[in-house]
Amino acid sequence: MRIDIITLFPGMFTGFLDGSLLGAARTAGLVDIRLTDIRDFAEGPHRQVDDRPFGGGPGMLLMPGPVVSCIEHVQGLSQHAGHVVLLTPGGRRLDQSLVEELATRERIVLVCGRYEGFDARVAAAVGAEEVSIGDYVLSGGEVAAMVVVDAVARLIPGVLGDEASALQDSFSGPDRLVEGPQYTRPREFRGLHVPEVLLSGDHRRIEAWRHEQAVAATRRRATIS
Ligand code: 6GU
Repeated sequence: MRIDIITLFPGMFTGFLDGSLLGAARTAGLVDIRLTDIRDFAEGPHRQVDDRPFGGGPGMLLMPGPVVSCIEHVQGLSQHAGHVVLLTPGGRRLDQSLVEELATRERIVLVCGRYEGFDARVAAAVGAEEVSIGDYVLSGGEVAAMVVVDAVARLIPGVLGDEASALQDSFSGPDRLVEGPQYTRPREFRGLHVPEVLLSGDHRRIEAWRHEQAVAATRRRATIS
């Protein structure tokens, strides 16, 4: 899979992309991730990328010219133009279904917003999908893009050591349940004991218990959020 990231702050991604899981996946050639700086597509002596909104209001918007030129340049670098995603708080809320959808694509182009956001014509001009990672405001789309890359990359075959573990994760599988509690050694910690069923060796009982716990945890979560 190829992932392009378009941003005014490529330096924010270096530690993240070289980190353990992603770094290894990139080295193994499982995912090809490239960064492109919007500033390189700005014109004029000041290389301006932002301007005030028409109609007034606070803050600055990313100008459509440099962003669209940058996206089109990046799309032209490979045979496959890719699915363009603008990261913006007003977009479609990211969940595991959307992550799975994005992971099936051969190529995605993630565009990070800054300031008060994108000029509305950017999405129209390039046929982009707008995505948000939740109902709160970040200072830019970079952290959101890292969230998308992390969640998508771990679904690429071979990226996780154990393929079964992605299927067991919270929000995966047909019921979209969150995982219930899990335990490792020791059997007793500060007077708290591992549930007896998990030590029983009875796999059917363990499976039934885990499912019951996952349903309860999912219900609990629905009532608090
Ligand atoms: Cl994608 N961008 C920004 N700036 N804030 C956000 C977001 C994205 N998703 C949630 N909040």
